[in-house]
Amino acid sequence: MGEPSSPPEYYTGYHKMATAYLSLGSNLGDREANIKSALNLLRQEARILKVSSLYETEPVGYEEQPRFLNCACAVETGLDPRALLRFAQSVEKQLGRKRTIRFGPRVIDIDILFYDGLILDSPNLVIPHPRLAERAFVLVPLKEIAHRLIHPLLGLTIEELLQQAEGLEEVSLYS
Ligand code: PH2
Ligand code: MG
Ligand code: MG
Repeated sequence: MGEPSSPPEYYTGYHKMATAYLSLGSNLGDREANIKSALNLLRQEARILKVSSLYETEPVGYEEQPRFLNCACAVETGLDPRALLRFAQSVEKQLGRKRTIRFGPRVIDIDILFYDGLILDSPNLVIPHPRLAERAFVLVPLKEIAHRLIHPLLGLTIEELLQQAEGLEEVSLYS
């Protein structure tokens, strides 16, 4: 018997099972393959409960960049919120993400939208995701898999958030 190998770095915070909602986006390289690969790598630490269709979306924040593919998924995980963030970042890194400009182009981005009904405001991690209610590229895919989910701070469902949002960017069904 050899020595047990040391666990990966993100592997610190186990927790009771929770349901988290994630947003995935890619606008570099083979966007669809990047999102599929990310979903497969997420299975190492999360059971994927639902995945939305892919949507092609206009870039928000920094406009001089290619259009994104975005989707949303629901996962069940035993990772605590910070461990889930580190794990998501390790998946981004495995897919070759390089940190460049804020809101700029990326091979893959995995953001935590919700983690059960948790409200968390810490320097490295804010849950619910602070900009989700203004972004069609998040709300439209999320509505497909969780239209009645209630935002724990705003007290509105995803469907209601989408109805009340204004001036949203263009989003079209891709697959
Ligand atoms: N992500 C960003 C900034 N802008 N725009 C779209 N359409 N989709 C994204 O995933 C996205 C974005 C920062 O993470
Ligand atoms: Mg993001
Ligand atoms: Mg991100």
